[in-house]
Amino acid sequence: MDAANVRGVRRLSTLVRHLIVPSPPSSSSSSSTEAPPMASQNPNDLVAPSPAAAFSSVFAHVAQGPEDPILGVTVAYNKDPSPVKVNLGVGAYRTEEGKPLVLNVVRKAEQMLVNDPSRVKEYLPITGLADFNKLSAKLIFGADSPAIQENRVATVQCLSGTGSLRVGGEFLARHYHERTIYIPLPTWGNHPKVFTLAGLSVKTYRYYDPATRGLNFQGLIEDLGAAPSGAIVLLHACAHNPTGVDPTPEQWEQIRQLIRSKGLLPFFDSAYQGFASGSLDADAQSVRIFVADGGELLTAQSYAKNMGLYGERVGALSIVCRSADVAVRVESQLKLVIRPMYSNPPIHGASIVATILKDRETYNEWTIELKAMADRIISMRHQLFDALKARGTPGDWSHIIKQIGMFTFTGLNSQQVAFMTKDFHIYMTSDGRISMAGLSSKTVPHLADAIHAAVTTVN
Ligand code: PGU
Repeated sequence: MDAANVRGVRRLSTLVRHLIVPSPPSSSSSSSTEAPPMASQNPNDLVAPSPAAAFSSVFAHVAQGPEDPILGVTVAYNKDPSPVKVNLGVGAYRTEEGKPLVLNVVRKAEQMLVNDPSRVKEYLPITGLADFNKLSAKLIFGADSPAIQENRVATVQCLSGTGSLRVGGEFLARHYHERTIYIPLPTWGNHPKVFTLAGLSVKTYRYYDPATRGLNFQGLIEDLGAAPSGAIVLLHACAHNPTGVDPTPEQWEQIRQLIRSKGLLPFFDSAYQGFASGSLDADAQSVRIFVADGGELLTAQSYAKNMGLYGERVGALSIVCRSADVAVRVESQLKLVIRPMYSNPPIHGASIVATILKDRETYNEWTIELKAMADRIISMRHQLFDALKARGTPGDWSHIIKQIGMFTFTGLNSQQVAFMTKDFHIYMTSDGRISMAGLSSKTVPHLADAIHAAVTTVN
């Protein structure tokens, strides 16, 4: 459009506005050139009707977005008035009574923080709470990790696991020569979106075999073997989401050898440390074998599940480098990613974590509570398996007790899931994943009835 046309359109729209804006009822023949009377007026009249009000919204074209495939399940659950409804969608721990759990050790740490008058609410540094970062690296890599001792780790506090993945992804998009990241098929639904928006190109590698309901190890090795040298590989440190299927220690070793021999760059997502086996060290073994070989890697840690700090959004990104001077420069660049994104992270959750991790007594208390959560989940697996066996539900359900971590990947299809939601008010993701932590001894029979009905009536 040329300048004359633009002027013409503007004049026309001024005229239209003038014609359709109603004149104030009490005003004395005001013309458009007159200054608006200021005194003795109804205050409402002082606010001229917005010209935009006469037109449709400038956002009128915005289409309704879909609900999130995981968090949207909770939205639907909340709307259901049924007293028997069960939410097995989101991976969030619930007690036997079906209630969210704040760990005792978290309450205690919060009390300590509240009682400490020296605590202030100043901004944290861009990289977060220094103590928290050191303790988080120790937690995932082990206190005796050579990488930590040699100061080769750059750790930054981020907004839980998701924020750590996002910051890591953006750092790689800016500073790493290979922009393709291979993620397992299937994986947590947010992974492809996080990495694509971070500026990486996302490809998948085979991971799960629906026929065996186990790991497609051959497919995994073939796909990573065919990946271009230098490609980034996303690995779930433990308790793979959504399948609950992890490689064995021997398979991890073969994966490590392949990744190192091809010069691929491992990026671990550790959202469930301690939730798989109940042991923090055992669940970090996959990461630690990669650190032990001296090579480089990234790790995104979340305290959402293992400390129950979901809404506090507390996590850490660590980049293990070859040398201390590289780690210093990497950290300086991480700051440049973080500063324009959210400036610096929140203080409260990180202070809770640091308080718990730095004191032997609170640390031990935490491990006991963590183990109790992991054990309750394992007990739910057994109860559900037994309940299906007792009902003679067709199919082999042994994967329920074989799978690891928070989820069972049931093998139920999306129609069966829809049926269970409609007829039994059981809410779960459409891929057939159930969050075992959302179950209790009281709700197991209802779920088993629903699965039995779904399997026997819906194909
Ligand atoms: N990585 C994996 C593998 C996850 O399962 C999750 C959470 C995250 C990262 C992100 O966790 P943060 O809360 O950011 O620390 N997945 C859960 C929780 C709900 C969700 O989708 O965010 C789930 O139900 O899959």
